[in-house]
Amino acid sequence: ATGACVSDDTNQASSDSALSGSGTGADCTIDETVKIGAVFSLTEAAAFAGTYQQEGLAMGFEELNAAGGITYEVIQEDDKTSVEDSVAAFGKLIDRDEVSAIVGPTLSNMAFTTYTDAESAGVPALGVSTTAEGIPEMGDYIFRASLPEEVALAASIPAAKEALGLAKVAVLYDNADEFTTSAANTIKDVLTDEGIEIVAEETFETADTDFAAQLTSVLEAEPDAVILSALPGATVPLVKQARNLGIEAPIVGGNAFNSPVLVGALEDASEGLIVGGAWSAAADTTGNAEFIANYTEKYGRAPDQFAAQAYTAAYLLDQAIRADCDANREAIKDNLGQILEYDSILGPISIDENGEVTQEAVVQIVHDGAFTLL
Ligand code: 1QQ
Repeated sequence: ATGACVSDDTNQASSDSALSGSGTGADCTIDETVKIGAVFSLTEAAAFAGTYQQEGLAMGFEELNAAGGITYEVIQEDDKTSVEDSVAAFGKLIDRDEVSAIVGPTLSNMAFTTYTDAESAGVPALGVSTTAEGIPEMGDYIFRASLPEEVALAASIPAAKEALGLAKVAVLYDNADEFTTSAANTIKDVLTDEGIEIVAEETFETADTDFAAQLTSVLEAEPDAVILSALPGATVPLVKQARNLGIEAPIVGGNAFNSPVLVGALEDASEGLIVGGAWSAAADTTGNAEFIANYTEKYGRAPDQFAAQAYTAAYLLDQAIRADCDANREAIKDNLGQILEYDSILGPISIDENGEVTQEAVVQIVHDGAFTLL
């Protein structure tokens, strides 16, 4: 059936004039302010990441504004960790604010819905923490500068195997969230590749608080490690309950665990946590030490991975805009997919025409409440 097909190309950012400037690269000058939308989870369950993302992105664009030639305005929205609010935020940024591009959302769970709207409106969307399988494949306007969880786990599980001599593990995952479910599939694939046996497999849901039944099965299976795919909200009670029940096996996780908020909330139970992720404070990447110092001074707390990825996104968007000195949606879409080996605080990073990022994973272990490279 063909319904009413409304083509909305009245938006300023998609027309071809107002936001193109003169020059290219460092010489690019665009007269009109370039509006960038940002949708992060600033409140509720994913605020552990969203608040850092807001700060990192803002700092990146402030630095770029100071550098001159282009003036950016970030229009920040809070999706309150809800799919419904995320859809509303994307709608507002696309239709009312007429932004050139959108950074976010925080969770893959929202991206699977909101990115269909960005794609059909022709608005480039750049994820900075959307790590589930299948995100860039959602369309031509969908990009990510967020290390896929597949890549993180393909690094963290073999590193844990080597460090701990794993032969048999338990897999626990949240089967109500798109990211954690997608990661669980990857975990099982990586375990098969590594010849590690799964002796227990248990599921729970995002808002669960009592894991006694699942953890009793894990205890009985006597695994060498627990591979856990969960958001911090469930991770904190789950890991504490595991330790209280007498499960001493090390715990291995992915992207959601690369968070000082999680480590702080776990207190002593964070010891030995093994985490695969996109960034480490200890990494000697270009500009990292300066980024950490400036961020800490500006916000009164050290940055985390989510801040680092959002900060990097500001520079990637700026690169894409400066390539043709054009901040219209079409130009950003074309140029974001051609970012080659940008030397970032995350290390060398590139984005291909399919919207997928290439970068190295870092594997860390928590000792005395702090991340150290494994
Ligand atoms: C995703 C994630 C989350 C853990 C980001 C906070 O990686 O939803 O894809």
